[in-house]
Amino acid sequence: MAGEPQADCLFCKIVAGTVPATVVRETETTVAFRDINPQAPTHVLVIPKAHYPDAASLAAGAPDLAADVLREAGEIAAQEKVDDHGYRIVFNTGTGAGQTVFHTHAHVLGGRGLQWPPG
Ligand code: D5M
Repeated sequence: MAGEPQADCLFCKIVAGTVPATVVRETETTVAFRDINPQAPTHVLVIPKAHYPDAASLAAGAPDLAADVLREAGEIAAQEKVDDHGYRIVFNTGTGAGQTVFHTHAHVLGGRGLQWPPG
């Protein structure tokens, strides 16, 4: 069923606490933790605790939860003090766009100049 934990999902395991992560913020519905392979001085992933494979399925199936993830991305930017200079919220969607973990996650990137287009 949509939103239910998936046994083979890495980020569901982080939510459950069976895989370790450096958690920087948690709410009733979301978890934020540092990316294991940071691409910027600040690189935090914000995920919904419920399992939706990508941002589009999250927005379609649980729009309030999608809003929670976006709100938390902004809170992380403020907590990390990258909001003054500017930061980026990225949802890679699909393998062709570089998505490797199929549990929705917002990358919050900041702390350096960010190029456009991202490549
Ligand atoms: O992003 C998936 C991201 O997840 C990628 O930047 C690495 C990160 N990752 C993978 N495993 C972990 C663990 N265990 N902790 C923290 N971060 C992790 P994508 O957009 O799917 O390519």
